[in-house]
Amino acid sequence: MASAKNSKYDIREIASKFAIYGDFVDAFPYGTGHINDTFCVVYDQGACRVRYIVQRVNSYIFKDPLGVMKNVSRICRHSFGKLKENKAPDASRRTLTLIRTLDGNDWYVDQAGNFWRCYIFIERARGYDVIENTEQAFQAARAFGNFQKLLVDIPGERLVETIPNFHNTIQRFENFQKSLAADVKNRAAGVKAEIDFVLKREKDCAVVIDAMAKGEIPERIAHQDTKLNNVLIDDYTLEGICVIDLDTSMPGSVLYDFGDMVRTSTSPAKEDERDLSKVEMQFKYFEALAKGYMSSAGDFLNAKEKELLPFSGKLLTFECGIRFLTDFLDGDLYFKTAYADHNLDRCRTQFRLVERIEEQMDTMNKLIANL
Ligand code: ADP
Ligand code: GN1
Ligand code: MG
Repeated sequence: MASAKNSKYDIREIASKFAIYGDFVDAFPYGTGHINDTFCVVYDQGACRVRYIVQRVNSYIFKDPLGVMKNVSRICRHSFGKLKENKAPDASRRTLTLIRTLDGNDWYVDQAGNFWRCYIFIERARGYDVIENTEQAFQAARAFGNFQKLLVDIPGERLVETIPNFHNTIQRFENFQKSLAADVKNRAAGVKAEIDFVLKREKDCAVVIDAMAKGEIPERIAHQDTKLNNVLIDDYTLEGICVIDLDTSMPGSVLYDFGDMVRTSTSPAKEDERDLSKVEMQFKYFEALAKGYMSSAGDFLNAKEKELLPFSGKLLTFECGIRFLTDFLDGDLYFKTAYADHNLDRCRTQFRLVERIEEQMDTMNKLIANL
């Protein structure tokens, strides 16, 4: 891995703004997230190596980084308080903990206006880019359900909408059409099949938005980025121990959370897999997700939310495919990419998964109805 000296930021200098004891040892880029700049920072504290996560909030994507940090800070404090109330002995592994700056703030703004934060590193746990077994699916879904439950009584004003209309699929569809019309990189001609795939499914985009507008689905605080690698799984107990990546936790529908779990926790293929024959919606993983999610969220979901759980898997996978395709047409401005067609490869896995979900929708619906 590249050392922090090679990165465009002086991570040692940034880490020194936070109240971390001991001597700086090393810093290097960390993780496989598509959005923020994440670094693992190592300190020596009395001959013990201690790691931290130092992260730059992506302000191209989050136009209101102050709003993001205020949300994150409130969520961390609320979770920690609840864990303490319940006498959890390992509260600092069950929620993100922000390390304060030397002048007592939860974030640091550098001279260029970048927002930085520093978290306790959750050790002996990891996030997975690809699901490996049904227990992980059960645990991840249970953890995200618990996270939603935890936020039901967060005190104070409504959380900031850090990305307005983040999962507004009607608007995602419109944005796709705009990018298609502009075709700034002349890429549309090469992706006719993918474009048709989107146009054929326009109707799906309105289902959740309309149900929310009619009041059939309530607004709740949801995580809204429940990709499998945004929950850390304990290496030993295999429990879904800590939900991370809180930047999009805001008011919305809990269906966005369940849907993205289906997208990221039922297929054995990587998000950018080129061999599409590997992409599959494995029913037993869906079943594990549904059971895990119901075990924590089952008591607060209404009938409409339950009914739409299988559809949400299709919708969020479709939405993510549209987002990758739109970014491909725009010239790769939003998601971090490693090579020229990266967003297109990602889009193709999503659309293949949508087809696999469509084939099994009846069986998925039956399972939920009988749970
Ligand atoms: P992004 O928004 O770019 O996905 P994340 O907040 O998910 O950023 O962080 C990127 C990766 O860093 C995560 O997938 C995870 O592997 C790791 N990570 C983040 N926070 C922690 C933490 N507190 N402890 C251990 N690992 C972490
Ligand atoms: C991004 O931040 P990360 O890598 O966990 C994105 C999600 C997408 C996901 C696709 C803020 O998630 O919405 O579903 O990539 N996050 C944001 O892998 O746009
Ligand atoms: Mg992430």
